[in-house]
Amino acid sequence: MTVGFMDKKKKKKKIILVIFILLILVLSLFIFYIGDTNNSATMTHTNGELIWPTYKHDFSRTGNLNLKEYEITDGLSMSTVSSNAPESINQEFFETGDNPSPIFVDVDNDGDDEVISYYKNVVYDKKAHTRPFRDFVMLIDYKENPTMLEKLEFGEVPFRRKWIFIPGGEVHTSFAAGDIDNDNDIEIVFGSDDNYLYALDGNDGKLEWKFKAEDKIRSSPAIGDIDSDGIQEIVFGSDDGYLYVLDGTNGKLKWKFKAGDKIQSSPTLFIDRGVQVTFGSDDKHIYVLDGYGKKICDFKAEGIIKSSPLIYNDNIVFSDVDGIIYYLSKSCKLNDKFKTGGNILGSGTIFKDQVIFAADDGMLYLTDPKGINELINVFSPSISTPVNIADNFIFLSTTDGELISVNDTGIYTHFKNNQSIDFSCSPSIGVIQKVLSYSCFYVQVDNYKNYAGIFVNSFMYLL
Ligand SMILES: [Ca+2]
Ligand SMILES: [Ca+2]
Ligand SMILES: [Ca+2]
Ligand SMILES: [Ca+2]
Repeated sequence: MTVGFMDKKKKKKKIILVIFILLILVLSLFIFYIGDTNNSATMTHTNGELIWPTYKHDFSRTGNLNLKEYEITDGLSMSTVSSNAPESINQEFFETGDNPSPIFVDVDNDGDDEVISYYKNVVYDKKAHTRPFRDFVMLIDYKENPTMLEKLEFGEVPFRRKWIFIPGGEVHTSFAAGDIDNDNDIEIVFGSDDNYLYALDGNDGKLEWKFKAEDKIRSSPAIGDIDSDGIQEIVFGSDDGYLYVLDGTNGKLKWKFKAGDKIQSSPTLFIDRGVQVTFGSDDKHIYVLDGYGKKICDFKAEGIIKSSPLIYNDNIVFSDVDGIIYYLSKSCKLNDKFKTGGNILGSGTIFKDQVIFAADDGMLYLTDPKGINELINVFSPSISTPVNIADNFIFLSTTDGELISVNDTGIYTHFKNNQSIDFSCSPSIGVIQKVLSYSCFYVQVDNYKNYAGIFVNSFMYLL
């Protein structure tokens, strides 16, 4: 191989790179700039609504993403930015359960979201009979030219890992982010199977504080000033049956509330004469508490409740795992209930002024307080929460290993993992390089070709 040949090759590479950059620039001009989405770093009060960037992105902890008005004239097109998964697995290391949804949050205020995700190590060293590294929580950010080392860690992808944190147990909750201690930096909070609720500094991943419950934490934390004292509280449930409320500045217990069984349902905060907290439990009840721990009401459903209640037109809307959808008043009176044809593990999402649920019978159920209005067959079971993007389409993960979008014109596949690996996370949405991006966590339980990891992909909307 001569030097001249190498030079030519380099030149060619350069030209391709320049064309690529120009293409990106031109595309960027056309891409709708989302601007001020709900992905603000701290919980804010806007129009009486509280917003904080959990994976569900809004006050009522649903998959609604309120973008500014835009229109799609070219259908939905998507370009893959990256994909990331380890190569091998040993099934014995898995515990089953919900897998965390990543979160998009701009921790360094540079206008691009970073992605915080769990990384489940499924790589098994057959000789040493050990896993070469522990599971960790990580923050990754976009980088055009990763170093060789970063490439090796992440595959051929333009992302780098900025920090990792190693919790003492598996993580099955999703992440919440916000300035919980009023120091103008963003903290990341999540629960673990080691019974701890962790609060990390978003910039460097260092532990700020941790709090120990009596059992696993599988209920994703909510952040909000629920008692109007100017301090953010962290609200979450545990398998020990308690709903915990912690002081965000130091992780000290403010109060706790005992339910009759595990609380794996993620609490929802809403405003109704002060901030109130609603959540479900394995004891089949939905609870509504005030911000000081006093029970306002409860309601007994037919099945256990794992999902997060949704507040919609003065209704508390939820499903039990048996697929019965309930509409309650805020004082826990049953307005209506109806049975779907499948099991529902995810939460409801408001879509075009209806509440939509995804079920494991391959159907989307569009409901209002009067019943089921419409069924959409997406031909793929789902056990997660659908995301409403600008009332324009529903974005959904499926147990066939696909991320799909559904709108009036049809069903589109945006991402499919190689081996039809279960998606049990709900897709999360953010903005990287002014492009709407999404991420999910996935695992497969199979002895040989298994994966556990995350990816970050981008939609492209052409105006
Ligand atoms: Ca950033
Ligand atoms: Ca802070
Ligand atoms: Ca801090
Ligand atoms: Ca408070």
